[in-house]
Amino acid sequence: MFFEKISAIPFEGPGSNNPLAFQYYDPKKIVLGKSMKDHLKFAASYWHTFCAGGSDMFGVETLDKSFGGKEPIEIYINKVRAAFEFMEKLGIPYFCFHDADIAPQGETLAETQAALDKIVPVIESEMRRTGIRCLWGTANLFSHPRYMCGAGTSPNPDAFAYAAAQIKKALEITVRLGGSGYVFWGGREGYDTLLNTDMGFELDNMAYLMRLAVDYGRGIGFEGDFYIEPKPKEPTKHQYDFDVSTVLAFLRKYGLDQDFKMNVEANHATLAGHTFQHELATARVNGAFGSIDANQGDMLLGWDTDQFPTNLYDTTMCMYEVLKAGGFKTGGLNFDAKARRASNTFEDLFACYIAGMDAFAFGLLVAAKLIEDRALDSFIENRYSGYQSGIGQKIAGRETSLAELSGYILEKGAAQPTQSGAQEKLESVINHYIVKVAASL
Ligand code: XLS
Ligand code: NI
Ligand code: NI
Repeated sequence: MFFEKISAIPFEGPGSNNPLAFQYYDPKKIVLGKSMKDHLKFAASYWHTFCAGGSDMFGVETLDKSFGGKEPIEIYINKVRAAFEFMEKLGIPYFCFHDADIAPQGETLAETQAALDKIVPVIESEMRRTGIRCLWGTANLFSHPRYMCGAGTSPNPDAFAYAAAQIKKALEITVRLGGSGYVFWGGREGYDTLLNTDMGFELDNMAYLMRLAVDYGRGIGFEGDFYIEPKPKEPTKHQYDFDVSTVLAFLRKYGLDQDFKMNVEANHATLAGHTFQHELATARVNGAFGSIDANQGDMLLGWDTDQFPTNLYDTTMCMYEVLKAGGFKTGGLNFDAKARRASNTFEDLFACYIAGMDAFAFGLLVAAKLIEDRALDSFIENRYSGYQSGIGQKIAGRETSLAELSGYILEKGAAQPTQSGAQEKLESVINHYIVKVAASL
């Protein structure tokens, strides 16, 4: 046992003053015909949770995550055991990983792969013991110096080849662990200056690497979704996968849109100058909603702070979009979030997850109520109701022409005034629902 002092986190309901209990996340509670657990599909991020110890460019780690291990392999085996104990105690049903999170890096690719081959069976046995599953896997194609100018978009074909080798192995592991997704996050795929960059060539190469991954993955029996995780900047000044719309254009250009969906991350959305909801809605209306990296940024800071999501407005509108999209299929809510550097105990790490899970459980309750009552739907329907009759109906049925439309307005003389958008009233509706749901618990 690694966290002896902490027992399984119970649901105690609102008003409990136990910091190590859920107030809203009641996994068995049925919401719109489905359990909270199945709606939310929470996942732990292996990298932030079991690897990153709080180092930043000004200082070293504040929390040791070697879990009592001395030798590299021992450290990573202990990590697996600690990870599964942690997830089991929180009742987190899934995890997500990079190849580099789960095993030590060797001097050569063969050495690294041998280490992976030692650790993967340990993960498998913990999965069997606990029933915890893999949501998605990915390869870390950004930390090592070989990727300093990108992986799929590197000017160095050896970096491209090395990335391909890592993807091949990471896909094999994802399939072996039964993962339902495989993620491409742009890593260092982007540029800092066009003075040294052949943008068109880099994008063609990136698409080719993704095509190779799809073909190989399908060949070894991967039936899940491939995801792209958009991010506009950091580490490069301009990341190619800027936002959902940019990624959609890329996927369609290269014929990858059947195999790839979006993994939308809240903090990446806001870095792109969008709301989290905007990115989710863009994915949904384009049939490309896949999975979510759940976190939040700090509006006063211009980088990816990856904080645990606690903003109830954001979790509400996120779950609203998830419900509108018909719920998660292959995806889930992966906490791509890290404890603040000063939250330097394992108890803090439990509290981080409890805060995030409770915020999403509460958001789900509010979103379900908004949908059940058609609180926004009826307003929106009414707002577009002009398209149900007369000239509006002709436009909606795509059975008019510029000439007819021109004749219609010439005859009318002027356009009828547009009804109020009522933004403030609707913002109040959201407030009322949050208060109403809180009062009902
Ligand atoms: C970084 C990304 C990364 C991906 C997985 O900003 O969020 O953590 O989710 O490579
Ligand atoms: Ni992410
Ligand atoms: Ni991120």
